[in-house]
Amino acid sequence: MQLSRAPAIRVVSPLASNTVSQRPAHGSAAVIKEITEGLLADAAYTSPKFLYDSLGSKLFEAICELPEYYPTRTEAGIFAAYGADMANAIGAGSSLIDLGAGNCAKAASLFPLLKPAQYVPVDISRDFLLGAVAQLQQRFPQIEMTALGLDFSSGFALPDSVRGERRVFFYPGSSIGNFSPEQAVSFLRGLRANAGEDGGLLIGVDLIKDHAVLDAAYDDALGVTGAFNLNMLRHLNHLIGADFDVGQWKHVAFFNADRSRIEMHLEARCPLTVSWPGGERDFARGERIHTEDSYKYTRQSFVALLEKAGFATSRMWTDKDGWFAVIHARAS
Ligand code: AVJ
Repeated sequence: MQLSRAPAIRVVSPLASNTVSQRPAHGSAAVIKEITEGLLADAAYTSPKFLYDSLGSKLFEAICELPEYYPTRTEAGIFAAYGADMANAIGAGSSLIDLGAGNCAKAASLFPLLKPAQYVPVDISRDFLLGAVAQLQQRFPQIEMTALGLDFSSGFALPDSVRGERRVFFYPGSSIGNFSPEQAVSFLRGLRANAGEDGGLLIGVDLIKDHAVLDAAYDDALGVTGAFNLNMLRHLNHLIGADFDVGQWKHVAFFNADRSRIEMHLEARCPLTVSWPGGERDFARGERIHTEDSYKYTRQSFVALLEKAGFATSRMWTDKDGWFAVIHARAS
């Protein structure tokens, strides 16, 4: 047998001479630039927003059902127990602006108590919102609804269709934890500016607790959070046309007590190179990409943050273990 013989038919790709990956990039120029900058930084990082492609969103829903992931069910318990109390503090007739609304279910469950005059769900995926809002409008015909498809994480101005009076921002789920404390203050300042003098904020915050509980919530036994984190690599392959091989990476998550945050990373299992049109990077074995931070607060430290941002806190509700807090803050 002649092993070195060339095959009879050779298919030559017109791009075969190019050494970098030939996968098409599906992200916008801005997204490609943002991801490339992070991947080429000395300590590589990516924004947690890239965790959420359609599989990523499903994996996050699955995380919310895990026994180790306490935030979702703890917060739901607080809403169920104290929803009427919250409605009392906020008052009927508000314009409820739901940040990261998704399927709008959390806000909708509060409608009968909160009785808002207007509901404004905001989410990056406007198409997803429109379907959810159409259904909600049927169930609550008396509430005026207007969906906004925008990425509010880097600041935003509300269109004229949003009423100016009694604006109440709804930001549940402890998503504020994805911002550093400094970023959170400037984000909250933006909400305060948009809320006007008679507005407010209803926000969910995850609290510091036993480190083993925190670690397990982000590194569960089934490996769902690992799948969620690793799935970002598939999403990046799609967005920038990279050639990440998921099997070469592993999920790492832990509570960093000095910085009061959960950190998620993806760690290279072996020396490897990642290429995409326009760039490439070598990773040593053990080198990481920092994919998410999830800051944890004490009640006091979060109230201080709200005050720095110009809010006056009015009420706080927590579960019996003090694991999670829902806070109503007034603009003044
Ligand atoms: C959606 C940002 C609130 O930080 O707990 C869950 C995301 N990451 N497991 C969180 C997440 C890993 C989640 N937030």
